[in-house]
Amino acid sequence: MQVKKQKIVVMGLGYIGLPTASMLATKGHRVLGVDINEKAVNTINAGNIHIVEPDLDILVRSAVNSGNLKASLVPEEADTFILAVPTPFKNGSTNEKIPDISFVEAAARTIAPFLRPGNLIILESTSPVGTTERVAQIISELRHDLSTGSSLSHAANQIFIAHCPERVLPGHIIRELVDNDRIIGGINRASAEKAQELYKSFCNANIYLTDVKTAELAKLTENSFRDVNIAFANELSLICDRLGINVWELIELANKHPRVNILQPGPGVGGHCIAVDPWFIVAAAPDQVRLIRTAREVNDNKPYWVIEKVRAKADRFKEPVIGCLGLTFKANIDDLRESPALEITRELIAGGIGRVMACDPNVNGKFCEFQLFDLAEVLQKADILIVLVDHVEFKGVDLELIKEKVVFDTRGIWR
Ligand code: SAJ
Repeated sequence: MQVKKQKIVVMGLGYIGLPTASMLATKGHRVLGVDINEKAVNTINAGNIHIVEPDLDILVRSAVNSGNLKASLVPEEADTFILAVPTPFKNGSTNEKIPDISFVEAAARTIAPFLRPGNLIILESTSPVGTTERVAQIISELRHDLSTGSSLSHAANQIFIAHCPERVLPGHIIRELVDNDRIIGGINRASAEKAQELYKSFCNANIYLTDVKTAELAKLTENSFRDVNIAFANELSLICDRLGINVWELIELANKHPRVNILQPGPGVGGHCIAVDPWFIVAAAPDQVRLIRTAREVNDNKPYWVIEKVRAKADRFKEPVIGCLGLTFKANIDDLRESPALEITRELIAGGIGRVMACDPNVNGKFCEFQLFDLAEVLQKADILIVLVDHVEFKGVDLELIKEKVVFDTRGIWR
């Protein structure tokens, strides 16, 4: 289907904004990507990337070379504005995890002067329920000449607003941008339909339309579902350890049941999404949310359980050498954000219970806070080997070489 070519401003050129901006540009839209990071803006304008994601370099280079993608520190007038900025926790003195939507609010304020009647604003950031309505409120406060209401009674000066939460898996972003079904919530039906029209230019899957709050909660629900299910697997791993049962075999066998599909235990849950988004649901209805909160706690406690197990193993040695295999938050990526593997390694070093040799073939040693060692050297020198990430390089290790070592495999790759 032929989709009308637009001028699009994408606010935020991170893991979601940059792939989306370059994808739209390669489909013939004229895209201006906006970021506060001047270095990122210059890097992108030179056809390069400042983040690591398979095939993103090729996509960005082709988008920039086509002349359709430019990066800038400031927005300009456009047909559509996509907000893809972070939604972290508030930096408070309490331990309560309260969502911080100030980046979304700031982006809304920044684009407000550039809006014209008929424009579409799409919020892509994973957001607490009510955030899209907050964007509408900010625009209406700053632009009395425009209507952001849910009714289309002032159609001539209407701004259309929708939430289309990103759903792509780091490591597979480019493929999933095209292949994943999308949910679009509009402040009114016309907003959802306008956003759908745009996403059809690159998304080959189904696009489902709903209201903004349902779309916001749907995204949070998806990540909470995964978190709760990983917590189930992590809890099983503690039970199995206590009872002397191999948790990997147990899960494999239980999953032979046609309606059972247990996920995999690990050293904890990392990344900037699954360990964060469930708290947005907790914050929205604290007195109702028990299971989702408990799951978060189970997953957050897992790294400390791992550290205690390592400590107990290290006690058997006079001067133990501990090899920590993997630092990233999951396999075969270079992303260290909220990584339990990184946290465990950091704590083991700080705890001074032995000499820690960290190894991660995906992490550039220049940017790492610890000294990194080659896999072969770690396999040779360590008394205790801890598998923290199931990178493909570790899966290929010849188990004959390490049969004399104490092994603690949190990912079940060497069983
Ligand atoms: N993990 C386990 N056991 C498992 C699966 C994952 O311990 O069986 C751990 C991983 O090692 C990692 C963490 O969970 O530390 C999260 O990894 P992930 O691959 O489950 O998810 P993310 O954070 O990379 O991406 C998720 C995806 N959400 C869902 O699958 C529901 C992705 O589709 C979202 O777009 C993304 O969050 C996001 O940006 O919200």
